[in-house]
Amino acid sequence: MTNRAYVIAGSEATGGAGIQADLKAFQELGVYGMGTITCIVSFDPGNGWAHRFVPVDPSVIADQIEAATSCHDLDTVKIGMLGTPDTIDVVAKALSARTWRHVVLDPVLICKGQEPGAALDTDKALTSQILPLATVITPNHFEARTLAGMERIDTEDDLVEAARRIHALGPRHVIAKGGTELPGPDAVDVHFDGENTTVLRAPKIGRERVSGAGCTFAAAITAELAKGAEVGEAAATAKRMVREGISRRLTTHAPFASVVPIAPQG
Ligand code: PXL
Repeated sequence: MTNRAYVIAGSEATGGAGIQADLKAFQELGVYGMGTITCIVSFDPGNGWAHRFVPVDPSVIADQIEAATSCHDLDTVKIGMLGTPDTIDVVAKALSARTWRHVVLDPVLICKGQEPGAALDTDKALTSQILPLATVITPNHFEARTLAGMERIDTEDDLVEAARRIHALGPRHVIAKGGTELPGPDAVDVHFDGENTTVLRAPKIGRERVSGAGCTFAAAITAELAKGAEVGEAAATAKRMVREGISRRLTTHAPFASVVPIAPQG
């Protein structure tokens, strides 16, 4: 396990999403992972599993990044939940201070069950400060609509249009995920690299969204890129991993199941 991958993301205490899911995905795919925690999310079982969110002090985030990047030669990083403009500021500065082969951005604006209003300030700061540094971005349906400035994404063509608009904001590769939101039997993702559009498809497994699926997808892409894969291959492996992880999902006492990150076989 000589390839190393780095993640800067939030902790999600139930283990389903966030940095916990990311590091499991790294391990499953055979890369050595290290992580920096940006915020701590603790669902509240006494209040409808609402999100209790605590940002980590920006100076502590900077310290963690300093420790990880001084200890290891890193060229591949995943960025997960940042959560506040101050966090975005410190992460953008740290990312800009060195050269990365790949910065994979999962542009987490809100988590399952959160109100879209919570996304507003984060969305502006992400777009201006982090998107220009990303080489790969993996927006879900809501994030794609928000970042592309589109009121609706109802069809595969709409998703392609969103990917093109987000590409214009900086990232070389946009992998926009239709998830369960688009009609039809398949979960459809669109990969646009500025020239070519590739559509990834796999049959949907039920209609429920599963916690940690998006985190696992971007983390698996990051791990594969750390191993030297091309973005298209990495995305295909990640999609197989998420599909397997959703089919093996854990039922929990919360109103959502959790993905189980397992490397795809064969
Ligand atoms: O699944 C998105 C996500 C990412 N990161 C953290 C989260 C969540 C959703 O709950 O808590 C830390």
